[in-house]
Amino acid sequence: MDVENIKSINDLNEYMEELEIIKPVFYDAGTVYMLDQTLLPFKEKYISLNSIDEIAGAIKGMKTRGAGAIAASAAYGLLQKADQGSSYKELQRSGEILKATRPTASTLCWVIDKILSNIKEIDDCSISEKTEQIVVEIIRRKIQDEIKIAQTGADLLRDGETVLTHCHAGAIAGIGYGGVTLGIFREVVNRSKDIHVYATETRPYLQGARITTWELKKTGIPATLITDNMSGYFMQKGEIDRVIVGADRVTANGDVANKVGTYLISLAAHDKGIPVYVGVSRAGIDLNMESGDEIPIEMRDPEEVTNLNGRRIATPGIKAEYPAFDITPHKYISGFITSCGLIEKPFKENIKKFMEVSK
Ligand code: RUB
Repeated sequence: MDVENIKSINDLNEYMEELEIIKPVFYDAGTVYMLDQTLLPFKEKYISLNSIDEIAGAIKGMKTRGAGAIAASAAYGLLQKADQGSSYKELQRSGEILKATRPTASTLCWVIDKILSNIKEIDDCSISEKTEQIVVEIIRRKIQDEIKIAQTGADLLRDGETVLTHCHAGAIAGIGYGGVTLGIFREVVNRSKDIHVYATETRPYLQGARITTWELKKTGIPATLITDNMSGYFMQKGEIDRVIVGADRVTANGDVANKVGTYLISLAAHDKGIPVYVGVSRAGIDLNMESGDEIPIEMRDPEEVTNLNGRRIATPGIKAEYPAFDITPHKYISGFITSCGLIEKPFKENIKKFMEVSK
């Protein structure tokens, strides 16, 4: 099926099957199906969700994660709510519940606001039809963007490079083609270029050890797993040519919120003159915020630091903290990999231009 001909959820599901998308989430006959990422890499199981509270709970509980996948789950949640005969006001309330689940990623808010603004003036009896239209359009566009980001990144990478990535910004953090980083590696391999990926394990939630490595193996990309604190060692040894990460929010000046630890990696990379690139979709850029100081950082339960797999590993009674993201200042970023090519410095002007041309 041609991507331009996707008009309904059924078309979309059919297209995703054809493209061999690794679906993080999809919607079928009134039910939202979500790949339970907490079970990876050992079990690939979809859970069925039938209400906004169930979807919000699953997002908070990290059953799905990654800016794109969270936003897609929210979009399908609103569609399910609309299909259940809800009014605009009820959908607005659902939007607020979903927005509160993970505050750092800008795509979540963007998607919810986009859906609500499109159905605001619509008769309650046509809300379900219109919501399907807009949700399908958002997801269709997201797949196209992931493919284009993969191409932009693959044009940039030279044959034989070793790339370090942190956390997981691949297919199941996005909408399934490859997200904003692993799609690039997939495209590099498709072009028969050599690549080797170093994946950090990403404490405390281990997205790298559990999910990035699972997806890299599934898509046939050569990789090595390291712990977070080994990044500097491999950079000093001259074994890393480039860093590529995703982003939960990029501000107007080019500051980046991404998984906590990205800032430290960027400092070591800067010291060794290793370029740091950030894959980002249009919805990940927030022009309403001037700099990273304005980005709300999600603070998660300290138990996620003191416990591993449900077992306490830290000294009983010790205080722990878990900011889920940190801010990498734009001075440490070499460029942004987008659906319309690379964004290079000066970021303020060029990010603005990208937002205009990519509309
Ligand atoms: C995920 C994370 C990812 C971005 C990229 O954090 O930091 O790098 O979300 O997302 P978490 P995308 O696992 O806490 O959600 O690929 O959608 O742009």
